[in-house]
Amino acid sequence: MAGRRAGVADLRGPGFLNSDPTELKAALEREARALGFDCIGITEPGTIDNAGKYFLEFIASGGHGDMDWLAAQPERRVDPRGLWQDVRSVIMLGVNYGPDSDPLAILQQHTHAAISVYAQGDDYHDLIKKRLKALARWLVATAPSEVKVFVDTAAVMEKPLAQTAGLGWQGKHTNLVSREFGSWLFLGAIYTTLALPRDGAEIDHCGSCQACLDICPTSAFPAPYKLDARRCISYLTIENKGPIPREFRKAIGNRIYGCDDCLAACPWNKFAQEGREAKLAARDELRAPSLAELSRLDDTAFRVLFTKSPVKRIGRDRFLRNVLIAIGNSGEVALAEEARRLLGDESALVRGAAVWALGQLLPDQEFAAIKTDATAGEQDESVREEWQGVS
Ligand code: B12
Repeated sequence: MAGRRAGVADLRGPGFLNSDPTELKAALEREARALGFDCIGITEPGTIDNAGKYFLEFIASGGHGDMDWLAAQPERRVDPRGLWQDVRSVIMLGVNYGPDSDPLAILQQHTHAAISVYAQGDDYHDLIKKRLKALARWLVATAPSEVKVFVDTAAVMEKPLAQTAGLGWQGKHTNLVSREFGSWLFLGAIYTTLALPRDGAEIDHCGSCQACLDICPTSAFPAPYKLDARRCISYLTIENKGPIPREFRKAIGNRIYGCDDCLAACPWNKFAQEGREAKLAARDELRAPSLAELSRLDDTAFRVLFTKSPVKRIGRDRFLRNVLIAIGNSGEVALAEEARRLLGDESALVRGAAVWALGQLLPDQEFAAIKTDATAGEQDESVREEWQGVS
C-alpha cells in the first residue's frame, strides 16, 4: 500500500496530465499492482481478428450448448469497438488464484466433493470488479477520459485480448497461460478512450505438450485449442440446467462444481508465484465437504453455506443434482440412504439424479424393489425416464 500512495503522489503534480503516455502507463502499472492485480498489459481494438473468426466457427458448430447469451450479438464480442465504438485502448489485468495444495488430490476422496479452485473462496467477480473500478477511478482522475470495466460476464473476448496485451497465450485447453502464473489467472478488462502505448503480444509456448488434452475426463477437446463446451464438466455442472446427460455421469466422479483437471495438468503452473492475496484463499469448509452433509442442504442452508460464493448462482436444485451424481460415483453403499431420501424431493431434477445414484449403489434386486413403489407415484416424465434408465 505504501507503494500505491507513492504512485498517486508522483502523478498528481500539475505537469502530469501533459506528460508523455509512457509515464502514464508506468504509473498505471504501479497503481494496478498496488490494488492487488498481479499482471497488466495494454492492447488496442483490431488486434484479435483470428479469435473473432474462431469464435464465429465455435458458435456455428453449436459448441456453446445452451449458453445463448454467448452466441447473442457476436459483433459486440469479436471486436471491442462493437461493444463501445469510442474505445481506443484495452487494459487487460490478471489476478493469480493458484491453489495452495494439489487440486486433484480430492478426486481420490470418493465420499467427499471436489469444488473447483476458483469457487472455493469468495466470488472473484466481486473482488475483481471492485479492483477494476478503483483502478478506473484512478485513471479518470489522473488523465481525463472515459472508461468501462468488465469481468467475465460482458461481451468481451478476455483471453485473446489478454494474449495480445502480452499477459500470456491461449493454451491448448483454450485458457490463458502465463509464464509467471501458469493456468491460474483470472482476467478483467478496462476499455478506455485514452490512446496508451500498447504491449507486445505473447506467443504460444505449449510446444508439443498436450497434458491438458490427455487428462480431460470427458474428452471435451475435439482438437488442440478447441473446446466443445457441451462435453466440459465445468459446463455440465454449472451452466447446464437440466439432467446431466448419462454419457458423462461416471466421468464426472466427485466434481460437483466446475473442473480443474486441464488447468492443473499444465506444466507452466510450476512457475506460479507463491503468496496469493488472502481474499482469494479457499474457505476450509469448501475444500473437501462431505457428500452426505451436502445432500442434506435445503434451500436456506444452501444459501447460508454459499453466501458470497459463486456456487450460489446455480441454486440448490442444480447443486443437489451434482451432489447426487457424485454420490452415485462414490461406491459407498451407506450413501444410498441419502439418495433414497431425495427420491421424495420436491424438485424433479433432484429426484431424477437420486434415481441414477441409487441405480449405481444398490444391487439390482434392491433397486427393482424400490422402483415398483416409487414409479407408481411419480408424475414427472423425466424422472420416470430415469427409472427406465433411458434418459
Ligand atoms: C463461456 C465461458 C466458459 C464456458 C466455455 C469455455 C471456453 N473455453 O470458452 C465454460 C462454462 C465451459 C467455461 C469453463 C471454464 N472457465 Co470460463 N469463461 C467463459 C467466458 C464467459 C467466455 C469465453 C469465450 O468467449 N468462449 C468462446 C470460445 C469461442 O472461446 P475459446 O474457447 O476461448 O475459443 C478460442 C480458442 O478455441 C481459439 N482457437 C480456436 N481454434 C483455434 C485454432 C488454433 C490453431 C489456435 C491457435 C486457436 C484456436 O480461438 C478461440 C477464440 O479465442 C470467459 C469470460 C470472457 N468474457 O471472456 C470465461 C473464462 C474464459 N473462464 C474462465 C475460467 C477460470 C473457467 C474454468 C477454468 C472454470 C472451472 N474451473 O471450471 C473453466 C475452464 C474450461 C476450459 N478448458 O475452457 C476464465 C479463464 C481465465 C484464463 N486464464 O484463461 C475466464 C476468462 C473468466 C475470467 N474473467 O477470468 N467458461
